[in-house]
Amino acid sequence: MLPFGLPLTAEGLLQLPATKTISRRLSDMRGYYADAEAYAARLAAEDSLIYTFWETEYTGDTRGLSFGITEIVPGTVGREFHMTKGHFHASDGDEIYLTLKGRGKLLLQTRQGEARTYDMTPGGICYIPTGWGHRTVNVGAEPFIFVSIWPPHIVHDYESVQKYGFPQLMLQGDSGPVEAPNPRYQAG
Ligand code: PAN
Ligand code: ZN
Repeated sequence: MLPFGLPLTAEGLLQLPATKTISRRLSDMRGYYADAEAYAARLAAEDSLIYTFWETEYTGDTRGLSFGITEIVPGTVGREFHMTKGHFHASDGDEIYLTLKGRGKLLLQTRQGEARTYDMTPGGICYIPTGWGHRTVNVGAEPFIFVSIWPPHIVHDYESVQKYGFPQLMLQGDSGPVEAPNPRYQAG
């Protein structure tokens, strides 16, 4: 890897030299939202974009760092806010999230069922230790954008989150986001 510096643009976005761009649409999120009826109704109307993830993977042969930017489009499926799929790191490896723009929440869970939720606001940092499954949620009316930094060669485990979700759901309440228990959740 060669050194590089990236400007923060007027829109609050870093211009990443991305090696991979992943877009998740509603159709990619089947089974992830609690309200299956609302999901089906929205999908029948339009296969909307939920989030995009630009990843710059470290390709060198020393320890290095990989990093990326995620942008979650504002909106809800039923009452549940747009969110990432979420995953555990199957191998050892911690991660840092730095919020650039918008208003989000970070949902964390251990495999034993412990859950935590943190606010993500511009300039704020969250530290995700190994062993904590993580998902981000856009709880604002604008795009929610954050940087993530992690050690390379991590294996991302999506399977258990896909099956059982997180212990907590992040829902649109009358005066802002409210957390509710996820009836489908099982520790495992
Ligand atoms: C993040 C996530 C990114 C997309 O960079 O990969 O926000 O979320 P999903 O991977 O859950 O679809 C990260 O945690 N990397 O390890
Ligand atoms: Zn991760």
